[in-house]
Amino acid sequence: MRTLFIGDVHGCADELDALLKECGWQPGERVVLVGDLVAKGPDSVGVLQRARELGLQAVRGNHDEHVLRWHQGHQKQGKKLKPEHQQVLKSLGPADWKYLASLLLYMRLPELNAIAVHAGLVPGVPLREQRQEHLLNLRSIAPDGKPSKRVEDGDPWASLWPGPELVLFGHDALRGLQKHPHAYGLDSGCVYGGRLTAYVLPEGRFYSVPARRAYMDLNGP
Ligand SMILES: [Mn+2]
Repeated sequence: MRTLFIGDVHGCADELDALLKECGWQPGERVVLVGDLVAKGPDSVGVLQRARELGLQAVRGNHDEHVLRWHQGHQKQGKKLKPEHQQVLKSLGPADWKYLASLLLYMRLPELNAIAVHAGLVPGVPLREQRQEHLLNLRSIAPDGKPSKRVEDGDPWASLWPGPELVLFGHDALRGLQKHPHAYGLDSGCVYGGRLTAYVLPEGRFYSVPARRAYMDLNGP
């Protein structure tokens, strides 16, 4: 049976449908979304509806976490919610929140020698000791070894990941599709008008579909 790992969907429900079709996905085949299912795109509710109805698995992304914290009332005092998150907050129903709250920060798939995580893992730190802020936000390792969420601070963490597990991750649309020896970055910027990408095991093949349009500007407003 195949497992499909899919990059940041960000509410792009039409593209998710198209990608499952492009992969020749059959009900019963495992799908693991690598986080950021919601926000920025046009149809977060549709993505969560598909995830529940089709039995898709997922790990938690920073945007998923962010809207969950607001929904649960744990937001930081004085912080203002961005429109793209406000929109998610007012449109999700109880079953959607339950699904989001059930998502883990990472998934180990020993039978595939693979790990799914939204942002990244700090090389050299055991999986169980990885910090939540890194699992959800990591992008780079600075020259002094310090983990950072910024692209410009150093090398992609995935280029330093030694394996042996293959890590499938998202969260880095700026760098786009990344193929390192033991880590593949699947965020090819669908919501910014790029592509939605899947990596499929055990066949070891990438599939992707184009975004219908750019729903947001990658460089921000
Ligand atoms: Mn993210």
